[in-house]
Amino acid sequence: TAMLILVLAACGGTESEGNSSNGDGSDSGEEKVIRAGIGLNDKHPQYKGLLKFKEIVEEKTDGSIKVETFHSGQLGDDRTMIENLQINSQQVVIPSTAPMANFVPEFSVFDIPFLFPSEDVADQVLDGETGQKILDKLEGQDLKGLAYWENGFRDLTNSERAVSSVEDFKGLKIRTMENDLHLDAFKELGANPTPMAFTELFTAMQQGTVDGQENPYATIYLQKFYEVQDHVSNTHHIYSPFVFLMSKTFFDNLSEENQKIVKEAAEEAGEYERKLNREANEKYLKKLQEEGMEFTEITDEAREEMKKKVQPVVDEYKSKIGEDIVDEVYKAVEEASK
Ligand code: TF8
Repeated sequence: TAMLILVLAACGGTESEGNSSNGDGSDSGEEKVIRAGIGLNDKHPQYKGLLKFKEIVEEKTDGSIKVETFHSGQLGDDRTMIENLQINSQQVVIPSTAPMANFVPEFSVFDIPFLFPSEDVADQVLDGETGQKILDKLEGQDLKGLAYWENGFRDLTNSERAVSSVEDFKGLKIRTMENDLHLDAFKELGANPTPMAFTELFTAMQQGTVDGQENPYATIYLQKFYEVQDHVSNTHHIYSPFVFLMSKTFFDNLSEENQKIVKEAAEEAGEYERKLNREANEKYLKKLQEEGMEFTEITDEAREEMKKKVQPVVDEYKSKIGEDIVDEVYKAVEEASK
């Protein structure tokens, strides 16, 4: 771990090459550099997708835009990296939508537990008009949302006990993402939640500061959480989208042609990432069990009970998120589910 921290510190300290722009919306012809950072490690589909973005952009711009990639939170956690984009000291980040709600409250609509019944429905809503409308809200925060990628359905792990029902959440110290709706929903379930940046999570589990966490199987496996967690349940309580975010200042200073290239590259790389991510989530539950984790199945009945239990929190947040957008998303989900 000490070694890793040294490496991360070294990487975190690299200075950006100047992203000079002439400010009139057209490229000056000199080389531009996109510093792109993500929270997960280089084994995760999120990083493979980012490499795909790099490949497409560098090829289509004949190398006039270079993409430097940083994984494992080398440039900071999701929240810090979003702030980096606002001052254009970093140009790309692909965070979960949950911490984005601290910047644009409407993103919390995706924090509603059990909102999306399937990945297919999520794709339709996110890639459709409703998803775009929410991305557009980012502009007010000096951010540009280019595409939705996938983190995926979140499942609970912990080191204390098998969790199969609402009662089993009682007193469990669960790390949540930095998001109020998540925090309150886990409180409502009887757990003892603590919001924490992902970069601090492994150590917190190792040292017992928290008993558990929730993330898709791909993350649980590829980040080796099985080394410090004994139980996994398929709670599938929330579908987490990722958003491919770009600094608005950087985007606005690209030529129209290059804007089109980065937008299409983010979309194409996102399709690739979703595909890899689904394959990963499919195969890693078995791998987690091979690594010694005990799997507990959540019945539809138990999941329904969880859904009922957190409903007051959802009702409470509806006005904070915006009634119109919540209703619109519910409607879009219904449409897409037909
Ligand atoms: C979390 C999220 C993360 C990502 C990534 C580390 O638990 O699910 O996996 O947003 O940036 O914090």
